[in-house]
Formats: sequence, C-alpha cells, structure tokens
Amino acid sequence: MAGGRGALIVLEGMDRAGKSTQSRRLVQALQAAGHRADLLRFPERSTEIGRLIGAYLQRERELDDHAVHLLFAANRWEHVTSMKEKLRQGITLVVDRYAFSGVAFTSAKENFCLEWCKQADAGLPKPDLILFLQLSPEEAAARGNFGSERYENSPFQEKVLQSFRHLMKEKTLNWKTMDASKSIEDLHNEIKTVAEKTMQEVKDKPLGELWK
Ligand code: DGP
Ligand code: NA
Ligand code: NA
Repeated sequence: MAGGRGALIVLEGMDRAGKSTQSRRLVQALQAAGHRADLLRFPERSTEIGRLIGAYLQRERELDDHAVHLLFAANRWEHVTSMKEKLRQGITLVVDRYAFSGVAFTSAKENFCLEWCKQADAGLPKPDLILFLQLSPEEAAARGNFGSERYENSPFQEKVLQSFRHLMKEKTLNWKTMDASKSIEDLHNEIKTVAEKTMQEVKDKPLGELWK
C-alpha cells in the first residue's frame, strides 16, 4: 500500500509519570508534522465495558479480581477491529496504557501469575514500540498526592513496578525506557524522535500479534 501502515506506539509507566500528557503531545506533534495519528487510551471508559471498569475503579462497584482482569482485556479487544483498520489506512496509533498495564496491575495482586494474566491479551495487535516512562517513587511522590481511585497507593504501585520490570525483560518486544524526570518538553522531543523512527521502520512490515 502506498505510504504503508501506521505504527502502534504504546506509552506505559507508573501513575504520574506523564503518560497522558506525553501521549497527547506526541499525537499533536505528529499531526503538525503532517502524519496521520490518533490517540487512544485504555481503559477506554466510554463503552459499556468501560463504564463498568470506571465504576470499579471509583469503588462504586465490587467485582472479582479475575472478572475485572477479563473486563480490562475485553475493553482492549472491543477496539481491535477499528485499531487494525486505522493502522492499515496508515494512521499511527498512540496508546496511553495497553496490555502491559493489564498484566502488571493484576499480577500485583495476591495469587495471580504472569502467565495467566497474559492469556487474556494474547493475540492483540503487537505494539511496534513500547515507551516505558520511568520515574522513581520519590519523584512521583514529589509530583503530588495519589487520587482516590482503587490502586492509588504506594505499596501496590511498588508491586506494579516489579511486574513491569518482569515484562520489560521480554526481548521480542521493542521496549524503550525513557527518563520521565526530564522536563515535559525534553521528554516530548525524545519521544517524538523515536516515534518517527519507528513509524519509518515498520511502514512496510506486517503488524504482529502480541504474546503469540
Ligand atoms: P488511568 O485511566 O490510565 O489512570 O488508569 C486507571 C487505573 O486503572 C490505573 O490505576 C491503572 C489501572 N489499569 C489500567 N489498565 C489496567 C488493566 O488492564 N488492568 C488493571 N487491573 N488495571 C488497569
Ligand atoms: Na489513575
Ligand atoms: Na493517565
């Protein structure tokens, strides 16, 4: 296809590392440079499944941990058809959290192994680039207090970080660790550079399947 496919670029990292800001900035910068790019975020709370997840996170609803894990994964799966279509059309997708948050958050709970957690997301479109925005717990704390949603407490976030570290060992995935303690502008410029390089590299390559 003329122009080739879009790239699937995921931003992951701990709360307050700046994922949402950087995802937005990246899409704006890519569009300003003449690329076609769209922003996605997971959980995407606007669907029926997403509203259930939102109620769970806001503690308005209790759900079994297994059920919640599968709902987060289902919320990603319900977007796969449109994601694939956009990528095929040459639109680069910048995604604020993906299956890695799914696995990191559930496997941080008692009695969940990484392998079980990965199964629900296995086969999703495989990211061409995963940017891990790294920020120490001290630096994160200096950026302000946690909110009141479920999961927003330090002991749990520490466990989540350990799970992310395990996932980042997987060499078949294109992880890049970014220093999120930098200024918004400096970090943005670095992210834009690696994103554009990846877009160029993958445009004529087939989209992969995650964890398959
Ligand atoms: P955010 O809207 O990015 O602040 O994410 C909301 C919260 O949900 C945040 O604490 C991270 C967590 N989260 C994101 N994705 C998943 C997932 O797939 N599974 C689980 N268990 N938690 C997730
Ligand atoms: Na949050
Ligand atoms: Na966010």
